[in-house]
Amino acid sequence: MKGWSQSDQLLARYSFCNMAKYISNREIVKLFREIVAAYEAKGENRFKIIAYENAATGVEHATSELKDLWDDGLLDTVPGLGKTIRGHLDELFKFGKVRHFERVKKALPKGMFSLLDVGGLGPKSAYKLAKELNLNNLRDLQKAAKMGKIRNIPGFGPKSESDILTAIDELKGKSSRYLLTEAFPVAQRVLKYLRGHSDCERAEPLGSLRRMLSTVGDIDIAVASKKPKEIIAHFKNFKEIKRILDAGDRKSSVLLQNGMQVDLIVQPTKAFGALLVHFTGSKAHNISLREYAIKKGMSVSDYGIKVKGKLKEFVTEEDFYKFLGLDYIVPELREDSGEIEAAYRPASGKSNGLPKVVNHKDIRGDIHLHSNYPIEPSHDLGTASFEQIIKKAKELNYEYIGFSDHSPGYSTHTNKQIIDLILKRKKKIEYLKSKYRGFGILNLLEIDILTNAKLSVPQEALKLLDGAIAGIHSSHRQGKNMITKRLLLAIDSPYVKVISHPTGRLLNQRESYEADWPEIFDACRKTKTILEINAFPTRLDLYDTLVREAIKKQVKLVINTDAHQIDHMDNMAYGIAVARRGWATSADIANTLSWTDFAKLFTS
Ligand code: DGT
Ligand code: CA
Ligand code: CA
Repeated sequence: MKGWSQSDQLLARYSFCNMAKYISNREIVKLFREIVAAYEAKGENRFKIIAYENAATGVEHATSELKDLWDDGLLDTVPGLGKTIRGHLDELFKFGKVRHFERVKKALPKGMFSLLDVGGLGPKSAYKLAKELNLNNLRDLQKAAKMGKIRNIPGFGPKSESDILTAIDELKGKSSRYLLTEAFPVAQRVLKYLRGHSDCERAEPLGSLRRMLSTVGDIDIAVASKKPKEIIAHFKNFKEIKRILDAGDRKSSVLLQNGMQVDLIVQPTKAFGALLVHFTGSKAHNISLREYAIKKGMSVSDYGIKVKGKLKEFVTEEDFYKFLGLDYIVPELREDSGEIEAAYRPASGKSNGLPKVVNHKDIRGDIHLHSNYPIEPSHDLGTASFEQIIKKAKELNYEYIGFSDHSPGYSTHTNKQIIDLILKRKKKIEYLKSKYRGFGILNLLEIDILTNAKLSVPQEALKLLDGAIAGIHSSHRQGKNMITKRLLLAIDSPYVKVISHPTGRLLNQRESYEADWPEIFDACRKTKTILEINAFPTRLDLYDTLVREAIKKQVKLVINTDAHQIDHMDNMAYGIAVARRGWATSADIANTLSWTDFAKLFTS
């Protein structure tokens, strides 16, 4: 490592090995945000600041741990990380620290960085307070505010002092990012409320929510109206608001009682297209779009596209992209991962080809469904009966379903008991198959891939099924080799047709385990094993970037809800969003097939 003396290197490596500290994405984001703050406090070059802001956003949205990607030499697949920053990460993973970062931070009061989480407190204010009042942490800040010391610092007053106290209280009860499924219904309520105003011509979600990211930082909303002030005034009366953070002529930010932030922006319909593009993002997409436009002599903004100093406005996003010579890019693809190149339409009129991503209406069935059938399972039983599930599936216009209860408890049953239970369940399902002719029913089970890579059900029992869905439900922290081995052995079984929730992650709780994905994809293709996109709110895996890799390797996918109760079956849309974000077309998704063709996958 350049700039390190040999003894430094040895020492760092030694202490790093000894500590064996795993540096998580969360820590990296924090580190980058500290560098942004340090640069801002010092009044550094704007471009440097933007580079670290983009890097922090990129890591925040990454679906794998960067350390794992780094181990596999895949760091350059994370959007937003430039070469210099990747070099710093290299140093961080090798030595546990980055000399450049230490230098940047050293010149500033140490305490300022812990103050940055306080809403409304920017780097310059944090710097000033930490320095003037000699603050080391949040508790010092709270104490200083309570003692009335902050109002005496130039630039602060009694109002900012009480705002700081409120913000510290809010910080204590706040989670960092929300599940898409938590934010989505809240956004729907805000949209409905805004659409109820007579001056609202259109109201749409923006940002990560519109791009259907699995987790979102806040809720962003756009309104098209000729009367922005009236819309802002109306917005401020939304009954779920706890506090108004900011309200201008065309923008407002509020905090809801549930802790979520909502940002609203208003613009006249005639320029609504540009607004939607700009604030849907992602930031990385916007940056690339801007660079692309500059090459064509155009400049894009949230108001429109300027050519030779003249502003052209757009009602729709379609027209905005068209003016740039691009095909329409659906929000889910706007992550700066090749979508602009793919949308480019050369003079010949033929596009390089954005995929025609899968739609909700293409889905014809759901085969990961847990019923309340008393199979004495290893994990949780569902709450609905077979018949209730069939009824709901018909309401959803499905042509087929699969019953995939967990297998009988492995440690609590003998093989004979397991076989008997599965036999009994089979009889019941056979009866339903004959009762509901014309509607496809599969007799499946979700079986465990045990810690020792064996399956939780003996072969004699597997033979009684139409197929098995296998998943890892224990020992997620085994090393990469063992996890890969477990998955490969399951994939190799002729009875295993689907691998459920393939990465094992639980959003906001547990990151994905490490596995050799290229090898797993190869094995799936060879054995025709299908990988699941699990639509359950905390799972949403196989996740988008891996979906894209899997498709490149011609692996087939199935989108399932993993429902344990009837209303979970409505979560399909979230799984479809993951597929779309992974550039999947209906040809990549098995459950877009007709029942006749789908059933063949389980009889071959
Ligand atoms: P989040 O909220 O962390 O889940 O992610 P986003 O993508 O919703 O980010 P947010 O809420 O900060 O901003 C919404 C969109 O607005 C973002 O995707 C792109 C656009 N935007 C915001 N700030 C900037 C900026 O400084 N530069 C550019 N080019 N676009 C921005
Ligand atoms: Ca947002
Ligand atoms: Ca926002």
